[in-house]
Amino acid sequence: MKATAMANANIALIKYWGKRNQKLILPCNSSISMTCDGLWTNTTVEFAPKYDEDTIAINDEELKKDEKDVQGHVERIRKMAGLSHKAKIASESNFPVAAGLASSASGLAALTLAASSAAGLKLNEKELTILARQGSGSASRSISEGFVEWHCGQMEDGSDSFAETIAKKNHWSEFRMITTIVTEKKKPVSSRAGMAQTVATSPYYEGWLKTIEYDLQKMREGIEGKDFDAVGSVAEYNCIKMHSTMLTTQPPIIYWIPATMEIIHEVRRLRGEGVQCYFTIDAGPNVKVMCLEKDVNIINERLLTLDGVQKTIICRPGDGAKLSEEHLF
Ligand code: 2P0
Repeated sequence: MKATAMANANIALIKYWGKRNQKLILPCNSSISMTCDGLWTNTTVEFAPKYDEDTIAINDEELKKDEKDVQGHVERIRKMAGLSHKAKIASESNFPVAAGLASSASGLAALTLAASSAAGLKLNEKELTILARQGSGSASRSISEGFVEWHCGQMEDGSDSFAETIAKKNHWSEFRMITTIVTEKKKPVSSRAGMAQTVATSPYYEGWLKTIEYDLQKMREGIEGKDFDAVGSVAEYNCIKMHSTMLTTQPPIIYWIPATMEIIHEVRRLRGEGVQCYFTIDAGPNVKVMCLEKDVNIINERLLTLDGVQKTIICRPGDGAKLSEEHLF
């Protein structure tokens, strides 16, 4: 009853921000992302009678109390499988946790696949996305390959709120996401708390929701037609709109630091010079820069000259979650 899974992080092009049901993690709006090949989490889960309690170690550190309730997710899977054994869980990632780099997406997606396999559940991809969603919303998108849409759904029970690939990774293998790391510090407000506060207090939240359908449609068309400027500009504006709802909560949530602004301006300067690139930012200070393979070196070099940029990770469209034979223990 042991299994190991790898899942990549994903970066949203059309963002998920706000829930209609907190318990089942049902979003107010659909979102579209790219699963990123360079940002991975590996997780091994073993259920066995020899364990007296669940233990969870992330990058060799014992997890105590966790905002995402990883323990609750393991319990959910154990119940589904009708198991009583406790679990040992070990997980490792190649990028900073909780700095707005979608670590919970890859983490909960890898945990979902590893734990459900270890527990003997045979779930198809759609069922896995629904299960991962209940651990962390964005994790639903990390189950699937390439460009992925997570449907917000209408049903109260969440059965139509699942993710699926809308374009496979090879459809647009020239697409690149340069992740800049400006700080590895944990963010001041978790995305879970931040989005709840936004729905409750931002006067602009309704305005955000009104523009989503248009953005989704433009994004689907842009990806299908591989229209980089359409995809980049819609994604960038969508990100700015999401951050506008965060800035106008009470109290305001400001994830950006000076290095964030430095990168935003550099991207706009590069565009002024005729280089195709756009930015997107999640619930944290790190900026992701979208570009095509042909421009990745020039953009990456320029980003690395900025004072606030510590390092960059270049990602292309990646695989969905996969089982592996290389157990961590
Ligand atoms: C996204 N983010 O679409 C958006 C953009 C952050 C900004 O999904 O409460 O960690 O576990 O469902 O998935 C981060 O939120 O939140 C997120 P929960 P999650 O990628």
